[in-house]
Amino acid sequence: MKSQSLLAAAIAALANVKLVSAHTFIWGVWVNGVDQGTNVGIRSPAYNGAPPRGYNNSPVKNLTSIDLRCNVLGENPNPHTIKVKPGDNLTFDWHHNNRTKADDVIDFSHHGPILAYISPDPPTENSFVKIFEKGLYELPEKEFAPGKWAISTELKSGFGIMNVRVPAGLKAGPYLIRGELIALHEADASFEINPRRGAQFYPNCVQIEVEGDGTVELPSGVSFPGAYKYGAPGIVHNVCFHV
Ligand SMILES: *[C@@H]1O[C@H](CO)[C@@H](O)[C@H](O)[C@H]1NC(C)=O
Ligand SMILES: *[C@@H]1O[C@H](CO)[C@@H](O)[C@H](O)[C@H]1NC(C)=O
Ligand SMILES: *[C@@H]1O[C@H](CO)[C@@H](O)[C@H](O)[C@H]1NC(C)=O
Ligand SMILES: [Cu+2]
Repeated sequence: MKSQSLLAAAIAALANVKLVSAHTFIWGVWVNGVDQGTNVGIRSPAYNGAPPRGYNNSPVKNLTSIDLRCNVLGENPNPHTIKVKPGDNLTFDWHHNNRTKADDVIDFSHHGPILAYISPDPPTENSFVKIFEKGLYELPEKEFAPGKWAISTELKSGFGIMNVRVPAGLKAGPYLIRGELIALHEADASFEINPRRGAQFYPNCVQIEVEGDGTVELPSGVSFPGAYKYGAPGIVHNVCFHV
């Protein structure tokens, strides 16, 4: 009996692992609607351990780790850099298993905002400037419901599509655009206090080369790691409203 219940617990734990592995990263980028190719110019996350226990689509939860910048081994450049012009429309294609419309993008439990930052490449102190953010856009109708969040409704139902614009007039040169999802479904507790919980970050960096004769320099921004603090509102957040 004892060993049977242990086995049941082990199976339940495995089932859990499978569930929480429904995670995500950027598989492709369109520039003004033109697909640049799968994995092209994207610093796709490395595996965080040997499979099957390691994944390349796991969240980052350690806010002081370099992984928070461009994900696991995100300092390693991709051999390709995507050429763009100021004002171009970049479309990121977030997926879980494969780059198809049948893909589930991310587990439905993952409520939270989507964001994008831009930095000169390589980044320096406070060089990441936020250029896009969408979070909770509709309050829940009933108690203990999450409402409508950009990840769980818009991004997921939109087949993983996220649009950002290269800032108008931006000075030519190499930049990184750091797309990010922040899943808050376990963020009622801080990772610092309970490492089994905490906000889940999905950063992913895209290498672009801005062309043209733009003159706009980026203002001072934030650093990754550094920008986010464990106890800060929005990093600790209970997505289930008490109305
Ligand atoms: C950006 O490109 C995407 C994909 O082609 C398109 O769906 C979207 O409408 C475009 N956005 C703008 C503001 O042009
Ligand atoms: C978080 O990352 C920092 C820097 O790499 C490391 O020193 C620390 O041990 C990590 N903390 C946890 C809980 O893994
Ligand atoms: C892609 O992944 C989804 C699950 O996310 C699966 O249902 C679908 O069959 C997969 N398609 C292909 C072509 O592998
Ligand atoms: Cu998760």
